[in-house]
This record gives sequence, structure tokens and C-alpha cells, in this order.
Amino acid sequence: MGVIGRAIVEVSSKLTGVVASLTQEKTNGSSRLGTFLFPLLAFFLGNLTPDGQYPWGNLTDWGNNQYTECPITGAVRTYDFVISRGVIAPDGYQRDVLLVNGAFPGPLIEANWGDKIVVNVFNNISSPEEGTSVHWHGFLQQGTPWDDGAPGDTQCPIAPGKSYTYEFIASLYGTSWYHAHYSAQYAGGIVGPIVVHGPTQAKYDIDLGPVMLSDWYHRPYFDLIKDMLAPGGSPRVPSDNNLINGKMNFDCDAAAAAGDKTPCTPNAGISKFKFQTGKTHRLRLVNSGADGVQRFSIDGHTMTVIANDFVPVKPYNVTAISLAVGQRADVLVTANAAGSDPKSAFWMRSDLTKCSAAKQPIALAAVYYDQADPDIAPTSQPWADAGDPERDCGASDDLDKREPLYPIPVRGEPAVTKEMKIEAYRNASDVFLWKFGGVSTRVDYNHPALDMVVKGNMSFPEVWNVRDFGAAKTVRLVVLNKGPGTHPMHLHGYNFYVLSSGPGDWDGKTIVRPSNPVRRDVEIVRPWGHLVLQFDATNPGVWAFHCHIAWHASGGFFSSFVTQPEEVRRRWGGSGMPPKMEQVCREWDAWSQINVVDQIDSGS
Ligand SMILES: *[C@@H]1O[C@H](CO)[C@@H](O)[C@H](O)[C@H]1NC(C)=O
Ligand SMILES: *[C@@H]1O[C@H](CO)[C@@H](O)[C@H](O)[C@H]1NC(C)=O
Ligand SMILES: *[C@@H]1O[C@H](CO)[C@@H](O)[C@H](O)[C@H]1NC(C)=O
Ligand SMILES: *[C@@H]1O[C@H](CO)[C@@H](O)[C@H](O)[C@H]1NC(C)=O
Ligand SMILES: *[C@@H]1O[C@H](CO)[C@@H](O)[C@H](O)[C@H]1NC(C)=O
Ligand SMILES: [Cu+2]
Repeated sequence: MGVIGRAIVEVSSKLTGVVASLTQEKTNGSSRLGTFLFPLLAFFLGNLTPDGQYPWGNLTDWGNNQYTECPITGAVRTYDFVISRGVIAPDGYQRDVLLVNGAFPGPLIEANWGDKIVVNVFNNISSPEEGTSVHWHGFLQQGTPWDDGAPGDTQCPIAPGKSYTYEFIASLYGTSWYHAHYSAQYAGGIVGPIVVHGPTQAKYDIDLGPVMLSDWYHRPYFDLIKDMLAPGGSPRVPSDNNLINGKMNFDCDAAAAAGDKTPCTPNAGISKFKFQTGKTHRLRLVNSGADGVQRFSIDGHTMTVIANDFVPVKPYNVTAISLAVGQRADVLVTANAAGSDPKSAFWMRSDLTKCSAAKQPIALAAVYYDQADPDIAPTSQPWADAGDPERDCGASDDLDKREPLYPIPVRGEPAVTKEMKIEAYRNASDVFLWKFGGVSTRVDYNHPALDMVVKGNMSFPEVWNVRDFGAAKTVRLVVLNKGPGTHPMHLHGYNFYVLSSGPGDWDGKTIVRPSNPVRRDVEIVRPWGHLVLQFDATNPGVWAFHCHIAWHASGGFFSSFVTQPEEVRRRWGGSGMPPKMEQVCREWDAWSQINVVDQIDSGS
């Protein structure tokens, strides 16, 4: 029943205009992503050392274990973030958003492997005020569990008018992103790319930088959740558009014809990229959306995948790649299509697959070779497996295709095996919710679980859905999906090994490539299927494990793991916590005593 290319052949001419009718300021504020003004990235920051070494020394992506051999460069990369409300029109449809430094997507964070990243986040959200916190997706936060950014887990939210300074080591390298972790706030605009430069055996000429793929909603996240969690509410939260680097056109006429009076400008402008003819380009793909699985491709060009999430892989070639929310892929693309004619132009496409509730699933950007006229639309045709093939409803690429470059075998028998069932239900008020491992979660913003662990109090209220793995060094998770949805499972503080993924229940023994299983930090569990993960639970702290679909996490599909609690107490008990952790809670307590915190969802 393949519907190969279905979405693509129907691209409306309302979406393909390449001459922008709005300024970049109007569509994306101070962001320059997706324009020719966004600079190419260097291969690393700074200079070679006097003895000719990279900042990370002679470590390689194929010969060194990135979890145990992190270099210490001593360099500190400092950023100041101000989070504010704003009004922009990323696709021409004007809406209220939340912005980091006035930009959507937010500013790029860039570092070398082994640097320290410091981000001072000021919460300037007003009219109305709202808490916030920022998660640095994929970073391990070894020794800094309070800087993971999960409110109710590792910190209290940052109160309006207050700041919190996150400090952590870039102990892994590659491509990632940051996003608000307070309610579904990131769907309102608080997202941005992160690049950590590190060793790579892959050869390329040009680093084009981040390519953020995100479904987009025309209503504020709060209103969407309010409807979803109303009695009789629908769990489907359809997106209105699909963006590449925060940009796309929208069919404003259709919206107006349907009675929508919101200011809307057709042909607002799409993202554009320059390819140098004959050269090989690195693109850093990130699914930074709220819900949908993206299917990304560039007409006429194959892509060589060199990393999945923060894990370099043995290079493999694809014409299209699927990315669930939170997943990243680093791909190399050589500009040698159409006989390497320097006047060539091609469409870049990302389509929301059919499992996503999308009103307009197609995202387009234009790729221009050096001498092509960037005011002329490409006329290229999609690959046959671009778009919306049936098979990509969740499974993404086969596990056996994706092999980490640096092999790490699965450790023998795990100390703990935990089964986590995914179930949907309606509660007594007819509200649609999720249960994960038997609990529909709601965190307590005023009482982060990490704070309790530090104080030696392990009596977590059941509704927080906290699992204590004690001193176990190896934990196996058997995630069983008892419904028709696709769920990208994300673990904080670790990269997990993907042991098995498939339909139905796990047989209790199948492990795909135990000598070197897939490692990453987000992996899909398919409809009515299983996903078996394992991780080396040696990072002391409290770590969220949840579905990365914002709407599902809001509906209670969220849990937290305590790993090495004795070590947490030993290192940080007494007065060993940084004072900022107490302070952010004092400020939140003070603010929440005189303001009503409308926690309409799980909180995360
Ligand atoms: C890498 O550098 C370290 C110290 O800088 C040195 O001890 C080691 O021998 C080097 N390894 C190789 C393979 O060059
Ligand atoms: C905070 O936001 C307000 C608008 O709500 C703006 O006028 C002010 O400049 C912002 N403050 C900072 C530090 O950006
Ligand atoms: C992938 O494609 C490149 C050129 O596009 C080619 O050089 C390389 O051999 C291919 N690699 C594999 C594993 O097929
Ligand atoms: C059902 O869930 C909603 C949302 O969490 C909650 O407000 C409501 O109190 C729940 N109803 C019952 C009867 O538990
Ligand atoms: C442990 O934490 C829970 C939940 O915050 C609290 O109700 C309880 O009083 C605490 N117990 C102790 C001994 O502090
Ligand atoms: Cu989900």
C-alpha cells in the first residue's frame, strides 16, 4: 500500500514562491538561519595548538570512547539568553511567540569538544508572566545534574524577572539543540541549535551548519494544551505548517477564505542554502518540532549519514532520512548533481509523515549552486522515497544500517530490567491522558526530585513517576507500546543502547548486533510494538525518560530515573549543592506564592 511521494507531487504553487515578501526581521526576528547571511561554520573554534594539535588533542571519532575520554580544553563558551514574548510570522501568519534573544530559531551555541558551555538565562516573559527552564538536549551533565533544565526534576522553574546560569561540559560532540522544558513551551518558539566541534574521519569541505526541521502551530502552546486536556478533548493536535530553519510559505488565501482574520502574508519566504559546485557540504539536521516525524531529502542528491544524535556512525548513503522529534543526523552532500552545472537549483524537502497530525506537511527550502539565480524557484523532482512512505510511520531506518563508528559491546546481564507500558486512557473527567509505566505523571515545580535525593528523602509522590535504580550500573528498559501512536523516547543524562525494536512484545532475547548496537538519545517505539533500551547507569542524578512529543509529555507521558543516589548524597549532600539551586527554588516559591501557576499539564 505504498503511497510513495504522495505528499510531494501535490505541492501547491501557493507554497513554492522564492522571492520573500516579508523581511527576515518580520518572519524570524534576529535569527539569520536559512538566509545567505548565516555564516558557514569553522571546523573548530580557535587555532591549532602550538604543536599542531586540535583543541581536543589527538583523540579520534573511531579510536576513542567519547563517554570516558573527554578532553579538558579549559575553554569556556559563554552566552546570555533573554527569553521574551514577541510577535513574528515565520510562515507569514502572524502570531505571539516566545523568543530567545529576539530570534526564532534561537541563537546558535557553538563549542569544541571538552569546552565548558555557560548560558545565563534571563526569564523576561511578561504579560502574562510565566516560568521557564532550558534543557540542553543530549548533554550528559556528568557532575552537573542540576543543570539539565527539567523543571520539577532537576530544578525549580526560573521565575519571571530572574536568571539561572547553566554550566556544563560539552563531553559529547556533534549536533544538538536546546529547548524549553517547561510544559510545552518550546512549541511556542524557545528552541535553538547547538554545534560541538569534534574529531571526524569524514571528509568534507564546507560546514553549512544547522538545518532545523519543525512542525509549526498557529496558536499558542497553552491554548492547544488547554483544548487537548479539556473534558472530551481530542489527543490530536494538528500542526498548521512545517518549517526549515524557521521558515516556510503559507496559503493565506485559504485561511482568509475560511474566515481567519489574523494578519497573514503569502510567500513570506523560505530558507535558502548555497552549495559550492563540486564541493562536499555537511548539514546538521535537527527535528526540533513538537510532534511530527520528518522525512528529509534533497532532490538529485544522495546523503551520506555520518552521525545520529551525538554518535558518529559508519557512513551510509540514503536518498531520504526520517527523523523523529529530538533526533539529529549529520549528513554530507556533494554538489555534483545535474552534471555539476553551477547554475543548478534544487528543492530541499522535509515532509511530516502520515503518523503526524499535520494540516500542511510539506516544508521546502531552496538549494542554489554558486551561479544560480536565488530569485528563481528550483524545478527539480523528488526522490521516490522522499515524502510519505507507509513504512516510515515510525520505524525510521533499520537498526542494522546504523552502526556506531566507535564500537561498544552490550554489557552482559543487566542489574535491573524495567518494563514500561505505554497506555492511553480517559480519566473520570473524560480527559485524554497517557500512562507510562502505570502512572500519568505530574511533576511538582516547587519540589525538584533531585533536591529530595540530595537530602536523602526517597519518598517521591507516586504521581511524579520517579524510579529509583539505586546502585545498579546497567539498566534495561523494555518499552511496550499498547496503542497506534509513534513515540520518540528520549533519555536525559545518557546515550542508550538500542537492543531491539519491532512489532508486538519483545521475545526476551533478541538483541540486534550485540557487539556494537545503535547508541543515541532518542529512538522511536513503533505502534503496537516494543523498544528495548539499555544504559550504563553510572551518572549520578535524576534523569527524565519521556516521549518527546510535546503533547504526549504534557498528557503525562513522562517519567524520571534516579541513578546512583548514594553517590548523589555523598558528593552533594549537606551543603554540597551549588547555591543557585536553592536560589532558583526560593525565587520560584516567592513568585508562585503571589501568582497563580496555571500548571495545566504534567509540567514537562
Ligand atoms: C596522543 O597524545 C597524548 C598526549 O598528548 C600522547 O600521550 C599519546 O601518545 C598520543 N597518541 C597518539 C596515538 O599519538
Ligand atoms: C524584556 O521584554 C520587554 C518587552 O516585554 C522589553 O521591553 C525589554 O527590553 C526586555 N528586556 C530585556 C533585558 O531584553
Ligand atoms: C556513498 O556515496 C558516495 C558518493 O556520493 C560514494 O563515494 C560512497 O562510496 C558511497 N558510500 C557507500 C557506503 O555506498
Ligand atoms: C483528569 O485529568 C485532568 C488533567 O490532569 C485533571 O485536571 C482532572 O482533575 C482529572 N480528573 C479526575 C477525576 O481525576
Ligand atoms: C520527603 O518528601 C516528601 C515529598 O516532598 C515530603 O512530603 C516528606 O515530608 C519528606 N520527608 C521528609 C522526612 O523530609
Ligand atoms: Cu508520544
